[in-house]
Amino acid sequence: MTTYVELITKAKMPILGLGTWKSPIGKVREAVKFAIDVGYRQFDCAHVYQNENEIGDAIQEKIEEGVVTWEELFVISKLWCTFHEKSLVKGACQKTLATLKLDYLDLYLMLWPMGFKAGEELFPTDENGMIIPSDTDFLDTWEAMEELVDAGLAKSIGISNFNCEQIKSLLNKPDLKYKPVNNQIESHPYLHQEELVRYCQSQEMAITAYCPLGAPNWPWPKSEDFFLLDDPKIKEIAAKHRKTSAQVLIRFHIQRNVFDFELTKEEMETILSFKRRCRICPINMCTNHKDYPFRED
Ligand code: SBI
Repeated sequence: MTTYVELITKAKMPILGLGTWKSPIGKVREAVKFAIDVGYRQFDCAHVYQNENEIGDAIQEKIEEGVVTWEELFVISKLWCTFHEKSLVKGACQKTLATLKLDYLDLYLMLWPMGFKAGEELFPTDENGMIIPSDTDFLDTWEAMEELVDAGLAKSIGISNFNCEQIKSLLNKPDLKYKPVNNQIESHPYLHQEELVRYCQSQEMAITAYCPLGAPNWPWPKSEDFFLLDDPKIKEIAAKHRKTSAQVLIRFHIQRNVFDFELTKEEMETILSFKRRCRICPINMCTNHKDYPFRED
């Protein structure tokens, strides 16, 4: 049984999705097919993950096999930062749709509030290794995102990695046509972001957590004690429920009736006490950008 979150557009988003960031070519097809077989209905994709083609193939295979229908699936993709010019947004979305072999996206997110220099390179950098920004403004980019809804390319639109200030400026945009329905942010027991979560919820915006398990395959160094799945307290709670650490962490985010176990108030408090404002993805190469969203950390 799939549990859903209702978005302000009234669309129903399955509460649990398969993240495909860092899921490599050659493996992501089987991962998506397996996920569909075991009941996943939400898939989180992006052009910048460079694997949308295989994901599209996997989805198509499962539809042809009769395991799922298009209508049962909820596919998310994201606008990459090198396409923030208004004139580039529709083409970027159409490219993603063609690669995923879809007619429309259930949700299209602006992956970061920052625009990068347009061109072939996904991460255009200068001689110091710092990102080369574009002179775009995410408020203008949002207008082009709104046009995707009117053109039928995206059912709903949202944002990712926006901080409170940036969301406020978007919501205060005088001619705002569509509110973002969702903000996808890094969130796990070491980075609660409760202020941001509370603010988004007050604006009826759903929150999606990325790196919910602490990104065990994060490719760059992180602090030695940043192994959420191996945290002794998480392991203790998991053993008590006869579950895996990953299940406890997902349950922590959901705390609803998806699972056949519930964390006690004390267990929730134990996990919440891990709070240490420890961000896995600070994107240091972008600290020079005017729209860098994580300065307050
Ligand atoms: C990317 F495509 C590239 C870098 C990167 O770092 C931060 C984490 C993130 C993101 O913003 N959303 C993700 O799922 N991963 C990401 C994605």
